[in-house]
Amino acid sequence: MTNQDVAEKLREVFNLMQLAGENRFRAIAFDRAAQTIEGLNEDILTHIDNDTLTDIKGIGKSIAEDIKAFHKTGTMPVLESLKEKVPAGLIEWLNISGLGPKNIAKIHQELGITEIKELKEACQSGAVAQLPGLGQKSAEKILKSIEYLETFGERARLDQALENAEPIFEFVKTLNGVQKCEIAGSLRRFRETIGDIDIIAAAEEQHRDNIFNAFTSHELVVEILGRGDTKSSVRTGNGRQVDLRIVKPAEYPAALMYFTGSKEHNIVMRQRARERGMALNEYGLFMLKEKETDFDQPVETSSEEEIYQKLGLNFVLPEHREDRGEFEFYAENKTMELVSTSDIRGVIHAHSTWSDGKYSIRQMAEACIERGYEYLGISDHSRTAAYAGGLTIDDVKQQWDEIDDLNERIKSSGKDFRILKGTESDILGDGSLDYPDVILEGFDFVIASVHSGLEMPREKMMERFRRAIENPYTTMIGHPTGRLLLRRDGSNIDLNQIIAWAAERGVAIEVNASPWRLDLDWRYGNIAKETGLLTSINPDAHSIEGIDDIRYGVMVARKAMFEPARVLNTKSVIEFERWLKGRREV
Ligand code: DGT
Ligand code: CA
Ligand code: CA
Ligand code: ZN
Repeated sequence: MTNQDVAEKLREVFNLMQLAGENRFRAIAFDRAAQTIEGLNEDILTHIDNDTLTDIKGIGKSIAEDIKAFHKTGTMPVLESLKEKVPAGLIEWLNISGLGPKNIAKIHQELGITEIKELKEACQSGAVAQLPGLGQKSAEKILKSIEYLETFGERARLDQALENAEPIFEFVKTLNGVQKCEIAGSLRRFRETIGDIDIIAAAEEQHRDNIFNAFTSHELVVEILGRGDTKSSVRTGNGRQVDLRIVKPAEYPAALMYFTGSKEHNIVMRQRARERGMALNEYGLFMLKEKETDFDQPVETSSEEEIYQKLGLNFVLPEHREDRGEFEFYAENKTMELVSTSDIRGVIHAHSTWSDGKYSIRQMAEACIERGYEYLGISDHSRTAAYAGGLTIDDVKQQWDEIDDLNERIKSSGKDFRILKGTESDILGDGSLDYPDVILEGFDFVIASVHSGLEMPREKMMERFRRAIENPYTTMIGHPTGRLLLRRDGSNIDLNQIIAWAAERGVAIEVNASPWRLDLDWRYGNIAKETGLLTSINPDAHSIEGIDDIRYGVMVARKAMFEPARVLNTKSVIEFERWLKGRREV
């Protein structure tokens, strides 16, 4: 149980109390307590052990009891009774942008509805508009938000978010008065899914109005959600919310750091500041005076880097700000060896018209050459994947002839490029691969992936993976969990164990770079490094455009803290082939 866990539980109480329409002050006390505990220097467990919870400012007897109960039982009586009072459907309303707990409680009490569907109808029928304090405009706004939620969901994939964020960011950067500008939030941290897009700009006050005017009239904007002095929110055509914050140039480094997050990273940073007699917030770094932030004593910092330095750290790359080991690392080290797009020399895992790809092998190869890659590893589906045009043994042999022929032609044209013979073999229900050994042996590489029976029980899945990894012809495992982001959960597997098996046998696990998958997930970066797992950043390209998904895979690999040497397709074609041969000989 961490301080953060406690704070989150207390916030949950705060939200539910508001939904239940309970006394406002009682509710706020929980929010305050949550804030305090987030910013606490000591471990909350020490206070529990010493029975000193009530010594913490803002924690009274009753909340202290709630925390102790949470420690003991994993929940709080107050939370349980709230959950009984507040209908489950109502909690989902919190996801509707522009609708706060107060109005949720009001609508629920007045109209007696609990489901989003009912709320939608109540907005359409005019029932919401008639409620005191709401009105026609609010009802329309809520309705629009619900419609967006239904169409686009709460979160977007990385590629969808970038599609909006990049043009708007490039546009804001050029506006008159904008001195500095950066995409912040989860997108700057390369998360695999994005809630809203956060952009931070530094500008003097007199430019704010013009910048916001330009921002809200950008061609991608379909609706203005809100406009204040320092923040303006809009919605784009594909349902994304974009927040632009304009801060004073002096506040920019701290604001950028704060709004980049993650929340968990920020909490540790604030603690580090306190331990050093300072206070860090979104406005800057300040000295502490009698334990309070002394806004008259700012600590001069002109960049994020300087803030990190003042707190005993080297610059933490935004993609590492998750409180998952970055503090230990950057306290000691200045830089990390990290894979980047320019390190990628070959394209592994690509489909052609032989199975379910859109282009011929020749067209795919030409696209790779155009992009400066040195090799293309074709890996069409195997015979059991009939739905995806999997190749029969006969097809495989013909495809090999075609690849030999193409390689001949490339060579005689004087180009330095190779096409490698691969397959994406299904891992069958019993863990065997989809071709006999004599065929498997003829491939340069074999990607073993699960495409059917993804919902098998955990034990059976693990047995499939174990056998696939033990197969001497398996070069790497494809998209290990089989998840489709925001669509379908991954298989029930113990990925830590699979990583350990793969690392031991020298089998790689790909980072599938398709923005739908991003599988291996970056959260397994630590265990991958511990075990010495190898990987490969694979676009799983079904078209020429798909090759460029490598970009997203590199983002995830950087987030996982992978260095080039861990990534097989940073090797030259000669090195890669040597590595493949070396594996076969063991
Ligand atoms: P998202 O939008 O759900 O994909 O994730 P983020 O990380 O972009 O979150 P967002 O947009 O709510 O807020 C942007 C950053 O602002 C977040 O990463 C950290 C900071 N922040 C927002 N609210 C809080 C808070 O209550 N406490 C702390 N410590 N930081 C916060
Ligand atoms: Ca965000
Ligand atoms: Ca935001
Ligand atoms: Zn696949």
